[in-house]
Formats: sequence, structure tokens, C-alpha cells
Amino acid sequence: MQRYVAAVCRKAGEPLRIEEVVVAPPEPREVRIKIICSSLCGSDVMRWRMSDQSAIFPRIFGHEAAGVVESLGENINEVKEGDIVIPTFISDCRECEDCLSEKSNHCSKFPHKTSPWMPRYETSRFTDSEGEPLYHFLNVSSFSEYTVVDVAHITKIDPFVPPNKACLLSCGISTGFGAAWKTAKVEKGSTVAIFGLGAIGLSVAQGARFCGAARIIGVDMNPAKFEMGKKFGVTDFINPKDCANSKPVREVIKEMTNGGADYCFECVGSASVVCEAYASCRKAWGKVIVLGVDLKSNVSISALEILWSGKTLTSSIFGSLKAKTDIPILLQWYMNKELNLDDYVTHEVGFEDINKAFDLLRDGTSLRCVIWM
Ligand code: CXF
Ligand code: ZN
Repeated sequence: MQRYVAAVCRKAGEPLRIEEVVVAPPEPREVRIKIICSSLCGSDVMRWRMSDQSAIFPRIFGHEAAGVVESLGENINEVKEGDIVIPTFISDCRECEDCLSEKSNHCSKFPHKTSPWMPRYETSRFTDSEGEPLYHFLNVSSFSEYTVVDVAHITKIDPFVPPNKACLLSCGISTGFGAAWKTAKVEKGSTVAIFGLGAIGLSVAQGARFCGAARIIGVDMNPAKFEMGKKFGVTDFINPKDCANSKPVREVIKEMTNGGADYCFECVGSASVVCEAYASCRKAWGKVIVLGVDLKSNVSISALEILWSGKTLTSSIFGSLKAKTDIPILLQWYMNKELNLDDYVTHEVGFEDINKAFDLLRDGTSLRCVIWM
């Protein structure tokens, strides 16, 4: 068995520890990947922080990454050794009813669940130096020199794309861009409000600009987000702190959009923000798209309001994108300079400094910090 190093989380909220681990060979339909780099997403931080009964440790986090195929399990012809791939938390099996339908990216062969195992066999490929199993995260676990990923969760990419940009499309940037482009199908000339201007919200802005939105209103507590937002298409900015004593955010948005935005995106992960987004969108055709996750909250909107408003409330998982089809399209747009990925990478660190990446995302300093192996 070969030993590699990985950043292991042993306890909620504690710094990750670089440890020697054993990474087992891939089982049939699995691929072992040498990770080139990863970027840190909010879901890694959220799960790292979580200490309730659903918290499962010791665990290897990381789910936005680029890597090289090192070895193959049996029965794989989609990729070969040496291919550059990016893993995704979402599956694209290309066989099930959902993967074959234009209308879905919710694979029913490997449905999304926050499982600590490999999706096909419900077992782990990682053990620590004592021989104890280590848990997986979101089907990827990229904070490791090597990881094993199911072939349904990898996308082969053009090897000429810089890996520190390609890795961004594993999760957050695809989710935001796709939410405007594929989930909402934002129309030319429409009005958009985005609640939360982290990497996902800024990607919604970029997707909305790409679709030709006329007005893209960013809502965020941090005033510095407006300057950053302009790079991605944000045209107007609301700071809820400035509204607190005068008008609620919903009223400001209604005034700016003549009755409510056509599309409202919730990118914070807060039930109260979902309600604010619902209240801020146009009656009859307004759409609210929920992208953020607060795993414990419930949203409360009155039944009468739902009945009379005619608005649509929906969600977007991975921006309604099909990983194997749409990631190569987005990367081609990046290579053609039609998609901005460069401005998300605000920081880069070596693997030994992985805990710095957590600090930078937690305090809002970074959009994306790339961690090089
Ligand atoms: C999230 C999306 C919501 C479910 C958990 C995973 N994606 C990645 O950060
Ligand atoms: Zn993510």
C-alpha cells in the first residue's frame, strides 16, 4: 500500500492536520487521481465547523479540484491514465432517467446525499497510519495528494486550461453561473437581484450579464463587495445595513425595478434571506432561486402570499448543469476570454498552509483561495 499525505480533520473546527494516509486502489468504475490543486468552497468550511450529530470525523474535505488520472479500476473507457480531470460533488452517470433528460441534473443512480463514503460501494478508500478508516466528503475529498473518485463524478478537461482556474468549475462558480444561465434562464433586458456577493453570488452576476440582464442588483453587508461585483456585472448595490432604519431591502428593490426584480437569487444560506428574496421579486412572473444552504433552517411564507403572488420559488443544484457536458463548454468560454475565472482567485497557498485558506474564506478576505499540492 502506498502512503501519501492528506489534510485530515479530526474534530469540528480544529485546524486540519497533514498526515500520512493510505489511499487504496480504485474499485471497478472508480479512478485514482493525483490532485494538482484544490480551491476552498463554503461547504467545506460549513461542514468543518459543524459539531452536531451529523458531523462525521475524521474526514478529508475538499471538493473543488483539478487532477491527473493515476490509475483506473476495471471497466472504464471514459478516461485513461494521464488525463486531466475535474471531480464534481454531483454525479453525471449518463445512464439514468434524469441524466438522459434535458430537464434534470439530479442523477438518480447516485442521488445527492451528504454521505461519508464512496457512492457506488458505501466504503472508504482512505485509512490513517493506525489502519483506521477516514471518511470521504461530497464524493471528492481532494485535500489529499491522491484521492479516489467514481467515474460518474469526474469530467475530462482540456489539459491546456490552467488547473488553478479549471478547479473553480468543480462547484461554486459553475453553480452560480449555471443558476442564472440554465436554472433561471435569465432573459435579455430583465432585472436581477442577488443576495450575497461571495463567489457564488458573483457568478450569478456573471451568468446574468452573459444572458443580457439590464440591471443586476447586488445585496451584501460588506460595502467592498460592490467594487468586486462590478467586475462580474453588478450594476447596483444595496447594503442592508444602510436600509435598516429607513426602508427594508424589499422596498428598495421594488422601487428600483418598478414592482420587483424578475429574478432573485439567494446566495447566503439563510431562511430569512429566502423570505426577503421572495418579497423582492415581481408578482406573477418573479422567480426566486435558492442556492445557499443552511442545513437546519425552515422557510416560512404564508400560504395566502403563495396563492396570490403567482411567484415561483425553486432551487439550483450545481446551476442545473450536467457536469460532463457543461464544464467543457464553460472552460472553452474561459479560454476564449468570454468567461472570467481569473478574478475569483484572490489567494493561493501551498498545501502546508491549507489552514490559512480556511481563515481567509471565513473572514471574507478571499473569494477563492487555491491550494497547490
Ligand atoms: C453543495 C450544494 C448543496 C448541497 C451540499 C453541497 N454544493 C457544494 O458546495
Ligand atoms: Zn462547493
